[in-house]
Amino acid sequence: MKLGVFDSGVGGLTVARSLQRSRYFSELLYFGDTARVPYGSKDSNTVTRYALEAVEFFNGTDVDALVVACNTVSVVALETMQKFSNKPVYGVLEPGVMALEQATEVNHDSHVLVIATRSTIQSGEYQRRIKQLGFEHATAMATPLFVPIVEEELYDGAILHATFEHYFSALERPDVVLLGCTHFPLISDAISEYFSGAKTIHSGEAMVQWLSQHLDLKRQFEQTPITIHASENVDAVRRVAKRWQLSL
Ligand code: DGN
Repeated sequence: MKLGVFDSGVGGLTVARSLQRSRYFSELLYFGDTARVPYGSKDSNTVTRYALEAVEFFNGTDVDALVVACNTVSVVALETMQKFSNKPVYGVLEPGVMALEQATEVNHDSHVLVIATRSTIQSGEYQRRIKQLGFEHATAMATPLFVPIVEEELYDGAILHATFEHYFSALERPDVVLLGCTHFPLISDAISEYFSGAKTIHSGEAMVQWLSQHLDLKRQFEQTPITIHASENVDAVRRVAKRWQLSL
């Protein structure tokens, strides 16, 4: 199975990396809309318009299905994309919430913290689904500063820790943190450490788990080559992919 992966920029490479390492897929085709990132602060009509342009791009390719790595797009535009795409389109929300439900260390009394961009949190979609599953104790927080911090590769150190304090100092310790933004897996160890070993849920791994449970997939590929496209500066995206240890 050849998968397309769409993101607003480089962040979705964290999802592509999980897909690549899973050995379930023959090939990946990545498209990052680097010319117009970030989507997290744009209104839903604009994000939907951009997402439909990505659908048009992938409709003209031979991918068998499309993964929307970006949480903001998954929240705002998934249904519209599914309507206009000529292949199945999967967003990261459902897999993330399913991974939360299936995590062995988590139960319905656990304190769940969801962190994401402002538009993802404002949509209330994660909160609605988590509540529907029966979790009573959930906190949702927009933490947009983590996006540029990750892009600057500050995965640890004073700036990251000052930002943790800025967002989290008044918060009761969560048992599990749902990382509702493509960039956050790169600081998941630091987040877990800040919260004394809280479990973190990563969209990329959740997507692999979800796809393997919903489609008849076998771990059969020695390698999963990835082709990278971007609306601007594709070389910069390739450099990030190398630094984030995708195999190019
Ligand atoms: N990819 C976006 C997300 O997962 O919500 C984060 C980057 C952005 O567009 N702000």
